[in-house]
Amino acid sequence: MKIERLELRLLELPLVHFFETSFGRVDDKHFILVRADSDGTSGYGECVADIDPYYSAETNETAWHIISEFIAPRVLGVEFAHPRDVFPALKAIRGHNMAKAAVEMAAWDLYARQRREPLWRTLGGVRDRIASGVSVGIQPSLADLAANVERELAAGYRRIKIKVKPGWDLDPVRTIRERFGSIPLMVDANAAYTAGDAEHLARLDDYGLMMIEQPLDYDDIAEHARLQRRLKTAICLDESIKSPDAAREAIAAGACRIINIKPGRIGGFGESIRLHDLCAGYGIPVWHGGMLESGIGRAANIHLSTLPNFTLPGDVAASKRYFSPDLIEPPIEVAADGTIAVPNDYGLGVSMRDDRIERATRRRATLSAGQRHSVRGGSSAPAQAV
Ligand code: OSB
Ligand code: MG
Repeated sequence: MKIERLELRLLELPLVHFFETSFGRVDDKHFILVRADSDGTSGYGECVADIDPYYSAETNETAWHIISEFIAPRVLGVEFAHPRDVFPALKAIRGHNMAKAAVEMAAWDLYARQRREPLWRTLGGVRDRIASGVSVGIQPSLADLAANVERELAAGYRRIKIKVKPGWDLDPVRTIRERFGSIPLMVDANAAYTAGDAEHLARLDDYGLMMIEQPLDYDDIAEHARLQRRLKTAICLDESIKSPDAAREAIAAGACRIINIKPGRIGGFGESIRLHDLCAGYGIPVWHGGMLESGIGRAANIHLSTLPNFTLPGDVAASKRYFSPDLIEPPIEVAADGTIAVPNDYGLGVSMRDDRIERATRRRATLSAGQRHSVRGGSSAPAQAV
């Protein structure tokens, strides 16, 4: 497989509803879409960086810069035997996993399409439907929260996750338990607490949560290990797990009992498979996280979720919770039993709505081996062959 050209687009799509976490509220999704072209076939990768560096250090601007100036020259015109070879070829570039993942995942889609097989098969998946959960953002009131949870349960979702932060934690959890009983329920703090909150967090032990996701700092393994010893509830790490090695360290330290896998956070599908396999070896269940992706990134998440150790429902929900309309056709839908069918056409297996992608485009660049790229409406950086 040889990528001849990379097209980058910065897209802006309005969200159906705002989404609020402990680090803020978003009304619109801004993201980079990568298209990798070879021999008349294209593969797609959605970058999960955001406009601000609050979930991780990366932003759309850093990803654009790193892809254009450092990643493109290392992949354009290079013959790769397999897309798992792309991430190692980027080893000289420290960090910037979201930028790397966007290109690496486009390479996997391209490779699967060229081999005329669905991506789940290329990745080593074993199931044709995946279990779907939802992530419910911080709400203006407990009544809004209850109404949201009621709607998602009625739609069939297999588990509810709510975002929490200091001042929005015990009351929301108690409200849901009182209204909806023993439904599969978990919370995600996005690093909003500190070690001094251990006693407070231990009060969540009374509510039978499946897990508490990333209660402490985005980089902290040692304090999570201390907190896990104090809690009955399982800790799941998200932000802290930036590589399979970080997971090995966290598991050895007892910092978590569950891990959330997001390919963007660890550098793509190749690293996600390594992380998945490593967790399976330790008996640590994994589930697929979400980053409010469009249908393109959502389809990628569905394919990866078919690997055997994804045994818990993921944050991979229907298109219509986020975008109306989505960038793909047909949109991702959830069946009444809370499962999503895995697309079975070649590659990602979904059709791009080029008209909608074009309408959402705010900036575009084309990068080719040994050529300066052509730019429309913004930043320019050279892509050179190495
Ligand atoms: O921590 O899982 C997270 C969204 C943006 C950034 C971080 C997270 C999330 C979600 C939403 O929880 C999951 C989704 O529905 O895509
Ligand atoms: Mg999370």
